[in-house]
Amino acid sequence: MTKPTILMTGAYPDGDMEALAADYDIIRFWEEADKDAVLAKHGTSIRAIATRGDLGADKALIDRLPQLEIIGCFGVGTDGIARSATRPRRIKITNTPDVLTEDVADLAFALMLAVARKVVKGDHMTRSGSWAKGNLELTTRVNGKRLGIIGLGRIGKAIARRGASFNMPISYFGRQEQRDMPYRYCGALTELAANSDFLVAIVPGGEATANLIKADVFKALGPDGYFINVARGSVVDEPALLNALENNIIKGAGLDVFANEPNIDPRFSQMENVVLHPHHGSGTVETRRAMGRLVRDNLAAHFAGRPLLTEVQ
Ligand code: NAP
Ligand code: 8YV
Repeated sequence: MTKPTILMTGAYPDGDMEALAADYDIIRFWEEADKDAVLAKHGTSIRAIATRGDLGADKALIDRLPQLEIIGCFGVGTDGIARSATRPRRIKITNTPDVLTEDVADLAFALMLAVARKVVKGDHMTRSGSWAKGNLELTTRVNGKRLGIIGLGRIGKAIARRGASFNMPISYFGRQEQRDMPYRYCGALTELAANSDFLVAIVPGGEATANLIKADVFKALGPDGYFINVARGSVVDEPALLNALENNIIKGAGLDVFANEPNIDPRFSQMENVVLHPHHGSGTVETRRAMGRLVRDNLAAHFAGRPLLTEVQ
């Protein structure tokens, strides 16, 4: 039986690449020099796209694939997939929620601790021998400080659980109060920021949250406050963040996501009060294995005519 043809927008871990190649004819689109020629030749045979949360699938690509039935996303955030192209054609979309929740929450705390306790600078001092010239300056305590979470969803709740184990008073912002949660709800971002020492962004990307976090939020967070972003670069007014960091409007930031990844604004690299990380919140062996399995199980279900495991609208 002919294997379905799928277009991959970027690499998955090796094990997934091998498993996918066993069941599908793969077009490794990210490796193609002449993408237009590839679409002209294969466009009408491509039934699925396998993409990633950081790569998505734009309308221009989707419109070139008249037989496209499903888009599998290696990641939970599907904001990069053009719903203007998928919805009219009822193209299905799947993602990989839950299996990555705990690791992303871990990384949020890793960034919080790294920037507050100046772990990167301490490593450099120890490695370079400059410790002999003097000790690392005193840093900032994390435990017991106020934690503000923008987006108390799956990952946001996991971050809150970690905050509770650090004895941190916890508040959150979202579109509605979650009355079953034992945390303080703030209906305005500036109110949340004014009541936080560590403010963590973990909302979805996309139009509804574009530039959600602006200069007024950083001003409210204040000169002793830290901003952590493990959501999407798009949820922040990045020029306002850069200004807040350069002018000590906030104390520091831990950032896993940026505008224009991977070519981030060079101003970030000049700063000492930030820890920078390459969009790798789900980047553990265990989690990426589970994500790949879930993408493949959804594709297999689709082509077998079975219900999808994790379909998103
Ligand atoms: P989720 O369970 O859907 O949680 C999203 C939360 O955001 C919900 O609490 C929701 O609460 C809130 N929200 C949604 N739209 C909002 C809006 N317009 N304004 C304010 N709050 C809004 O999703 P998740 O599994 O936690 O994942 C969240 C996001 O994390 C993903 O979409 C992705 O962008 C990002 N992520 C990043 C990495 C990384 O590597 N850095 C890895 C995985 C995920 P309400 O409905 O009450 O507003
Ligand atoms: C990316 C993420 O998918 O899950 C998400 O939404 O942002 C990440 O897990 C990851 O970069 C996959 O390559």
